[in-house]
Amino acid sequence: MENSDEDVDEDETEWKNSCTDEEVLPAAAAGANFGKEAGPAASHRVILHFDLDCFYAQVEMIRNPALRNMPLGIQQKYIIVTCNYVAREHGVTKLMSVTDAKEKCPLLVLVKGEDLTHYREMSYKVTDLLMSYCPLVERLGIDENFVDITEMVERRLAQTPVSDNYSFEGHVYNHNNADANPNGYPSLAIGSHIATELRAAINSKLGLTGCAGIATNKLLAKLVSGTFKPNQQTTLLPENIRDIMGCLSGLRKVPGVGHQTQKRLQALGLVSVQDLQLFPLATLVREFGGPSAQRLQNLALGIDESPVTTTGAPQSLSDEDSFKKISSTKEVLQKINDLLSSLVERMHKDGRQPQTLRLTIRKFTVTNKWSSRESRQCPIPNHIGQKISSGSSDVLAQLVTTAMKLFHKMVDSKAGFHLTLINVCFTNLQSRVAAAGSKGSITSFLTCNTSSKRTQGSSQDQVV
Ligand code: DCP
Ligand code: MG
Ligand code: MG
Repeated sequence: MENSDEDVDEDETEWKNSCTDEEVLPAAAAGANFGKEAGPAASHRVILHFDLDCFYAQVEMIRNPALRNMPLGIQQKYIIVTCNYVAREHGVTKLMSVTDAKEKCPLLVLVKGEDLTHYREMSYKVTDLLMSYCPLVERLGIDENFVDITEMVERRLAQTPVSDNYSFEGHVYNHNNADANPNGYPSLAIGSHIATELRAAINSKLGLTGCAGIATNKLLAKLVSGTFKPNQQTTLLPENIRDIMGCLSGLRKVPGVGHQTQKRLQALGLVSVQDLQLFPLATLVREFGGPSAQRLQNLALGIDESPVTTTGAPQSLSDEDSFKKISSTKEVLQKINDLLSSLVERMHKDGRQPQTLRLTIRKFTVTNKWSSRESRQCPIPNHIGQKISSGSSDVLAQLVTTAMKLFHKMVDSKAGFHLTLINVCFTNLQSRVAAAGSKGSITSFLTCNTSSKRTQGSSQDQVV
């Protein structure tokens, strides 16, 4: 909900978790690379997708085990961003208002979930743990990871004596486990065992449960992983790809098809996944251009040869807050100060040096309640950057002053304004050694020599 750290491609907003750092972003911003760049032997891959159960609630239950058997909701402002499965049994759902949730479940225990520190920390522990088993791990959102285990599976297959005794662990989509013939799909069968092992490791080492999907590509692994929840896993066999795609209730449910794309497809008369599967490619090419048209049609068919891209260190760190209304400069100053002070601390822990400061706002307008975001950014001179990464306390005031200058470039405060979101972001993160060699200009920092970019309904703010 708030404190969104994730720059996400417009097409990925559905996947956007409120709290992910931008290391998630290179993947997500590229539509998690869905449908892009075929790798060799892409169709023979075994891809796992993990999604943790009621993630924030689990972290809170680990921090306070007394909460485990109680219905628990995690509250950000007046919304329950998630709730544990005890609460779900009482009819509480994700993103329900606190009022409705309390009505459904008067005994609901609420824990504030606005400080994301513990969630982030746990999120990285999960990714690190998965990487210790298999290096090809890509983060997606705060509680999800893809793992390409193709090589691991091949090694196991090579070590297994020729056999027709494979089995599936967990569920097999649209099959009773016993009916599915694992001998036709030894790689997926072995993949299902590896998924079980990794889920067990996450559980024994970190105390977390989650779901996994096992399939031949990222799109399908993501789609199948939530079939049985919580704490279960499902394998998708190639013979059932058509079924799973056909079950999606609309184009927006296809990972990689976001709001804007859906609108453009709708303008062409396309509503269902099947509509897109059957639509003449030539017409689609006219609207989207060749590669995108093909990619979209492929996604509708469950074809996705995009590689699992190892998620490196984040390209930027940001923090944001959304609210009903901020309309005075004093409130803006306070909010920017709060956001920057926690961001500076995180930057210090990260150890790298930011080269750019960016401020993003969302203005409320009557005609378009969720108007587009607007950003301004300016370079951070070397000595200020050094102070940030070394944790020097006197740097905050300078940053706040600069951020306020960025704010005044976007808002004429005398004319009156109404903001619904503020985001502060450090980008162009460099190791201190690299940063020492670069020339940040003090003049442009102080004068706020800025650049800007508007994004429509999305938090994607690339450095321009
Ligand atoms: N989140 C959020 N705001 C949203 C969506 C998600 O703050 N609009 C946070 C809270 C979730 C976490 O991200 O705990 C992960 O999102 P999921 O959609 O995976 O939801 P959960 O993990 O909570 O539940 P599930 O068991 O259904 O996966
Ligand atoms: Mg989850
Ligand atoms: Mg998730």
